[in-house]
Amino acid sequence: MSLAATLRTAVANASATRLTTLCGTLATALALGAFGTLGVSRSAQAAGPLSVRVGFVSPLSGDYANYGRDLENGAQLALDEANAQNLRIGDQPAHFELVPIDDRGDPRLGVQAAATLANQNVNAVVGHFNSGTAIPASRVYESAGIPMISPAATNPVITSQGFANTFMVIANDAQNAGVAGAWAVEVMKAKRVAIVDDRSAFGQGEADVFERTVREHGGNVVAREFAESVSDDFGPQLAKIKAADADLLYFGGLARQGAALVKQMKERSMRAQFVAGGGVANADFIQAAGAAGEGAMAWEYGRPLAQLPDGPRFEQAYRSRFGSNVLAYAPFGYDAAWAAIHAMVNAKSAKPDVYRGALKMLSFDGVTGRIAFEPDGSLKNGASTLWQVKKGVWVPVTTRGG
Ligand code: ABU
Repeated sequence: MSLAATLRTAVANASATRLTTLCGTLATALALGAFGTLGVSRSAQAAGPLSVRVGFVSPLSGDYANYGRDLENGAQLALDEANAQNLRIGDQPAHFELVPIDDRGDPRLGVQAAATLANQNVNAVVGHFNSGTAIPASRVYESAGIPMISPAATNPVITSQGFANTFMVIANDAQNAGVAGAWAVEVMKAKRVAIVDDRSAFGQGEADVFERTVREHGGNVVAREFAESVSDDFGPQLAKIKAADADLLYFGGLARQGAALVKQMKERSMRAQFVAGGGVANADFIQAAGAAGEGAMAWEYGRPLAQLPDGPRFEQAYRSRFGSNVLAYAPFGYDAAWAAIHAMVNAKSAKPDVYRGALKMLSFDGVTGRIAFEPDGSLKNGASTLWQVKKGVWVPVTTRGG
């Protein structure tokens, strides 16, 4: 399918607001013939120092901006280090530049950002944060032939579309929510399980996997509820879950809503153990939940940074460079950017059609662990860690996989 046709399909599949603006932007780009010039511009990079442009797309404003800024910092740190090492790609010194775009976590803006980056002939893309944005955007990168490396969007659909240009350096939600479901039944011995999700591709997707796994292990799901991600009111859902006498509540969604949920559970004196999927075990949850967050549990992708050989160095380098602590997925943003850099160096080329093969064959020790890909682009041997809030701090309980 041509890029123009892919964009039309992606736009059609993205839900409604701002559609008019997006179509106008894409129509202008297509009228200028921008998408027909990809091969020419890339091959024109032959002489002199090689400028390598790595697109970065995530929410940099709005509700999810903290996650996006954290990821952006991780990717920027990788490029800073690569530039400091004076790396060469083939016989040329290389200079790496991050090209950030804010998609606000909105699928339509995500598709628009992907089209913009394709139009700019970036050499690779690190992104997106939201699965609901990464899925339609991945179709644009596929048609443009530009590798997209997801550092945080974890719905397994992203890498199951048969695309040659889609990669993920983080465990997916089949792994993370699957481990959570088995653990809930086999180790926590939950007898009456309730599930709430935020209706996003991410939250609903992990809730579906969790529910299926609980049932496969003989568990009893007594309630399945949802609240759209814009809502922080869980009153109606919690009334049903309390009436069902749940002893464990699994939440598929992000930190702000997770914190609202545990507060409202506490207000209702509910006995259910709160267990979240990815996106919750971070400082934003602790701050928003306050005392109600004590005892909360969450399954996060990967291993604790403190237990990884390069983790403490990364945390210190991040603090020195940005003046704040790692929030969530910065280490994966860093590894995603390094995956692109290593592949280009190994292939002696920054041209996607040349270095894509090296990316598929890559195997290196990133800050999050070994980075190597399955044939579909998903991470080989992804790990998941269960965390619990103890005395106001997330503490690792156990790690599975990896
Ligand atoms: N995986 C964490 C949250 C982001 C997302 O996949 O939508």
